[in-house]
Amino acid sequence: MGKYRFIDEVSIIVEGGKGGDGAVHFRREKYMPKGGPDGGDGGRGGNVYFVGSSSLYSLLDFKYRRYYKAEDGENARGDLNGRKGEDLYIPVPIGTVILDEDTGEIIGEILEKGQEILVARGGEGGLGNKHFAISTARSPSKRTLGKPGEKRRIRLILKVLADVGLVGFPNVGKTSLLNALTGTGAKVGDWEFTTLSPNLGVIRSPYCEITVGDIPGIIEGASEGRGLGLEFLKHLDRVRMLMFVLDGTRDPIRQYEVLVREIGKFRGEILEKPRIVVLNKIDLLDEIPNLPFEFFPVSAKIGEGIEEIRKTLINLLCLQG
Ligand SMILES: Nc1nc2c(ncn2[C@@H]2O[C@H](COP(=O)(O)OP(=O)(O)O)[C@@H](O)[C@H]2O)c(=O)[nH]1
Ligand SMILES: [Mg+2]
Repeated sequence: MGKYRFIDEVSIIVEGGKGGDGAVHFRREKYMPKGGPDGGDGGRGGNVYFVGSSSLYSLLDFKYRRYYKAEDGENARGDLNGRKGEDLYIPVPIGTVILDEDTGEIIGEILEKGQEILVARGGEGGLGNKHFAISTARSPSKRTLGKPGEKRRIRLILKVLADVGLVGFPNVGKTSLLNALTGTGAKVGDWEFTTLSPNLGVIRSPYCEITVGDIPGIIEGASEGRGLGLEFLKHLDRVRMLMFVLDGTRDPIRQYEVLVREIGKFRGEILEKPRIVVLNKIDLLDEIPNLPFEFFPVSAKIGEGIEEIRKTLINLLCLQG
């Protein structure tokens, strides 16, 4: 499906820090060359957590780094306890499901910013010899070593919002097109900014099902946060391909350019996803214009050109894998 592969699943290894070792040490007192045992305890190893981040939208970073370990606890030194190892917080995008790769168990799902899920515990610190001062052994030199941290293979899955995301300015006919393609029955002409959640529909074919998301309209300046622009734009990170919807009656070349610019400014990576361009409202045009990019001329209103898009999507997403 083109050069871009959506990174929505990765496998990594996480490991808690090792506990520090306990120490052997004897109390030093002025008139007693060798006092009782007072060796300190090792610090416990750091834990590993995943934490929800609202500025990440893909699992791409994990493609380059596969191993994450929290800090080890410090060994005790003499009668001083070792310091605890720092916990490690690994940021992941909202919508990330965390599984244990070996058991298949779902450990949890990150649903909001700041949410933390513990995935690997640090090891316990070892005990110093002060814990082993029993009466039968007046000068015990027994202590224990720190335990290793928990090590787990983790699979992260970023739940995809939709296979195809409809992108365009308000009123170009995105919702109408969604209805024409999928028969969803979403409300046409709905005020764009009242809801942040896209309408979803499904194209069913004998080969597979394709989900289509009607993403609320982008406006110029969206990448700078105008008109809730960023909230809308980030949905695009969770679709496999884009469908630009242009209004044929309103300077489509400029619409196309602004869409590319706003998306590119938001996150250039999204533009590497495969996309098709739809010129809508051709029922209002005298003739189909010549545009400097490939496009599908359609009318969502009278249903013209819809079948061609459906076939193309099935071909791209179901048959070519
Ligand atoms: N003539 C015509 N009007 C359309 C077509 N598609 C949508 N519209 C109208 O354009 C307006 C906006 O449509 P809507 O689907 O809500 O656009 P959205 O804001 O991009 O979701 C509505 O009044 C629709 O009836 C089309 O192909 N031809
Ligand atoms: Mg709409």
